[in-house]
Amino acid sequence: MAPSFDNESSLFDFVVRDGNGVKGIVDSGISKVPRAYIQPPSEQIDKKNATKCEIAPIDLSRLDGPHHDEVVNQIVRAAETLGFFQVINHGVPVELLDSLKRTAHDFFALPPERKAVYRKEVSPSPLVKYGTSFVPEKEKALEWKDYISMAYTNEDEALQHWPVECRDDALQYLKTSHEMVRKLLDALMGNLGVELDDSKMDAFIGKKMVNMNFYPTCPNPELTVGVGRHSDMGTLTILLQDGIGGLYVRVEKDVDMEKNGEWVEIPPIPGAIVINVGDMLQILSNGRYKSAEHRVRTTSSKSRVSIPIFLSPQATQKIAPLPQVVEKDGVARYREFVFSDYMNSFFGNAHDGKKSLDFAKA
Ligand SMILES: O=C(O)CCC(=O)C(=O)O
Repeated sequence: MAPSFDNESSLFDFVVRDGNGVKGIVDSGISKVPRAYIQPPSEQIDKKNATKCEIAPIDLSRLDGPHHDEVVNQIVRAAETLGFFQVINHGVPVELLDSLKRTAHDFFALPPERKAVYRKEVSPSPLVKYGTSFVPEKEKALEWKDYISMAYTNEDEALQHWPVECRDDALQYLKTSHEMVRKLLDALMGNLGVELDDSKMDAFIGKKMVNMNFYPTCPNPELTVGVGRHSDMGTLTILLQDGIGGLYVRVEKDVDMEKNGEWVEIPPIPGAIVINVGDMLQILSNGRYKSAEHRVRTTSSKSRVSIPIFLSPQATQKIAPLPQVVEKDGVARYREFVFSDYMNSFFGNAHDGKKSLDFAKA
């Protein structure tokens, strides 16, 4: 029998504890969203007011050749302003991108009990977590999203523990994007006067996690959010979105760009990958690169999937603004900390824009 979705504790049990997710609510045939998903008016997204980000995607194949410096400048400028950009000719096969989107749909179409085995409390492996919303225990209004999260340690463990339905595509995505990530970091670090070697790669992006997000259709998209305003915790995020749209980024007030203070939509571009700067890159660069505040709207017509790779330092890594930048700037804008403490603070709070960075303020 379908529970009463307006009773908060039976909704929580059904969606979170029993692992039915938001998809379970939708599949039960609701005609309006349960109260627990209604966002305060200040967080609701008015689709009509948003404009599209019209910046052309960056062609990474042009890095190899006479246009190298021009492309590096495009990457640097994007990281210094919006903190979001799209890339094409990135080296990740487009057929794999299509397959990943199908795989994500197929995974979330599994019966609830097949997904619920990966809930945090019961998952057979600490590497895999199936969940819903962001931190449901902390949120005043829940997010309209289910996800599966797969942490990477090595290939053998991934093959052994990641859900068999997603692991091959997710692993290929991670592997084939590695060279692109290296080129992007090379450009971004080179501009700061930092030479990127293997030990720095490990320090900046030693921890890798592939997520698959599922945003079911929503009967009242104007009242809900798929993901609330937040910046990503790590160094860089590699994001594959499908063709539905609904990813918005806030242009910071003080950057040299049009539409300051406004939300702009990152439009889906077939074959492109979205890149965004996370909090760690903002801190390492002493604030030059901007971790981008973003959010996702829901739609009533089709369910949306997105597949991010979150690249961050290892939990034990010490983080502080890079000395090369502090020397030039004459001041360190962030203090030194251990990354696990940042993670605990990030996951200990509901999404709230770029407040996560307050933890590291000098
Ligand atoms: O679905 C998207 O486009 C963005 C997802 C996101 O922001 C996240 O998973 O943190």
